[in-house]
Amino acid sequence: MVRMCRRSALCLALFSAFAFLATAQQPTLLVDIDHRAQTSLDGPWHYIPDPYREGWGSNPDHASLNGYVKNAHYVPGGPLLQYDFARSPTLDVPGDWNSQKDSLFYYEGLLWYQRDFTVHPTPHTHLFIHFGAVNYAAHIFVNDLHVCDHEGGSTPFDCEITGVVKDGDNFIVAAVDNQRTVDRVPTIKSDWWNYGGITRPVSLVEVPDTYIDDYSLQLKRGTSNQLEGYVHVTGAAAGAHVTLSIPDLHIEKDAVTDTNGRAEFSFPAPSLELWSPEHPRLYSISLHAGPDELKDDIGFRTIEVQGDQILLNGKPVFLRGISYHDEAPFRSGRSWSDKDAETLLGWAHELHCNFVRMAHYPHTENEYRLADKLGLMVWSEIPVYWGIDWTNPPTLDVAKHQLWEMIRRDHNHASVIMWSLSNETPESLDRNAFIHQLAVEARSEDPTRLITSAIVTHFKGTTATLDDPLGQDLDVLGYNEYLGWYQGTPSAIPDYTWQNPLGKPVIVSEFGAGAKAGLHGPATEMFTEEYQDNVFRQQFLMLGKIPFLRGMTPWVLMDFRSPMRQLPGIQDDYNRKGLVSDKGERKKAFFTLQDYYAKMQK
Ligand code: GCB
Repeated sequence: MVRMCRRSALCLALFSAFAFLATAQQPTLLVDIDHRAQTSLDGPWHYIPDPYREGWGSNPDHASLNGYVKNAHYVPGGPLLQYDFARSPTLDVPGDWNSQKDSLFYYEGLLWYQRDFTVHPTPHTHLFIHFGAVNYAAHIFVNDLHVCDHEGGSTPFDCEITGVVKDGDNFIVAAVDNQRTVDRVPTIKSDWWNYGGITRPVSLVEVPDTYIDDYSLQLKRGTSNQLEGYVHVTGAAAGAHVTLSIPDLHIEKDAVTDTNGRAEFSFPAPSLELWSPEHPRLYSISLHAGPDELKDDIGFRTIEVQGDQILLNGKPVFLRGISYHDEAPFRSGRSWSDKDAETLLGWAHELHCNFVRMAHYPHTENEYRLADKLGLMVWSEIPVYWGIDWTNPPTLDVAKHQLWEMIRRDHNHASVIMWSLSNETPESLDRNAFIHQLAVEARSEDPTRLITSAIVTHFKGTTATLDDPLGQDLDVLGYNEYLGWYQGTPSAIPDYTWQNPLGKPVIVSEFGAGAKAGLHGPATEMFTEEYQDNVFRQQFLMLGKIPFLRGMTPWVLMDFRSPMRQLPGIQDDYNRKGLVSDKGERKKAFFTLQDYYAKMQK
């Protein structure tokens, strides 16, 4: 599939049809980007909102852009052009546009970004612009040339600009489009804010002419002291040498690339200390391939299922989790900084979690890095959410591509123990077929991790039978339920019982209730902290009786913005099911969950 194509006339000409094409070749996506030397392109970028899509000009296939791209530096007195980037206001990158400008709060559509940059390219190198994430579609131009496109709002991409840039001053234009459409992933309706823009950092990355674009190093399945993996070197001839060293283990290994540039490793590591929440041991590793070197800090652990148990490093584990959105504490908007990650995961740590569900799309990579360090296991998800366009091949393509990008970016994080393929998808044969293909893709990309999904729990009377056919494709069954909030009263929750015909491990991947921080009243009054707290207490009575329960990720760590939540004075555009408010106030249920998890640890 081609979801990001690089500069070429053919690529541009095929732009409007590219969703229907399939190729075996994935675009370059550099792993471990934060360990590479980068020149930041963060900071103020000029912007022009374009609700009528004027900048595309008259040609619908974008091939002759006569709008905001050509002559991005409009000079007054020159030909009539009714825009001027240099005199246009700026938005901070990284950052969504909605939370930066009141006028863009509800804006969805096309918006043009522009900035200048200076570069002095070195001979025999490749130069990329790395985008951490752009929501949702991005069309990138450098010095008036179309260099790449990307679809999918929460995964990274690298645009190659070797040969396009001049020594000295250059400029970049990014057309960013967050229009919700039926065929996109996510689709037109989701319970979170459709934050638009260049939401994660942007940088220039220069690599040698042969370079490591991907590597993997993990414990061999079924062992605790045998490491295996590969290094992929773009541009390397067969037989090129690759070395891998892990100084703390006194390991130095050599391998040679095959005709595809791939060098495989497999060797014993007898004194390896395994990564776990109690002992999140990371090892510094370094890889050398010709002129290229890459360093990383990674951990090693096994994760598997046995019957209805989840085994971490061969021992049963209970996942004391919390779900959360990638939304910035205190200031709202998309989270992207280290400080945001520290606050969010700091709260999870304070709750005595050993697990987090990063809902409902891949979060910033710094959260995965921090989870590695803190010893938090991670559920990582793609935004196949509610009613996707199941029978539309381009929709499947883009879902698969987001899955591929998520796995590619994060497959060396020991913290990630499961990939989630979907959330609360309505049961149908088309849905089953679509997610089955995602499961096949995930297993072939990463055979070492577990596959899960969050499924809607349907109760018949007071019994939940966990028999959604989707479960057949999964290793771990996630089930969401809102007893005491959308269904039934809190006091009835303990009467519900669960059956698990597939016999797989089960996580209750959502439960919760809304509460406005500081609103107090009787436990029967919705939106009070007491009501929410009572739902949690009653849930624990029920959950404690499910013999095959292997974890939970209550909904949700922090209040988050959602246009679906309009109750004045209470919601005001926020889903209030957070245990912490968007201003960082801890609600009663925060302490109840903290206490519950603390007791579980003993
Ligand atoms: C759900 C969804 C989640 C919503 C939540 C709610 O089932 O998975 O995205 O935000 O319910 O608050 O209703």
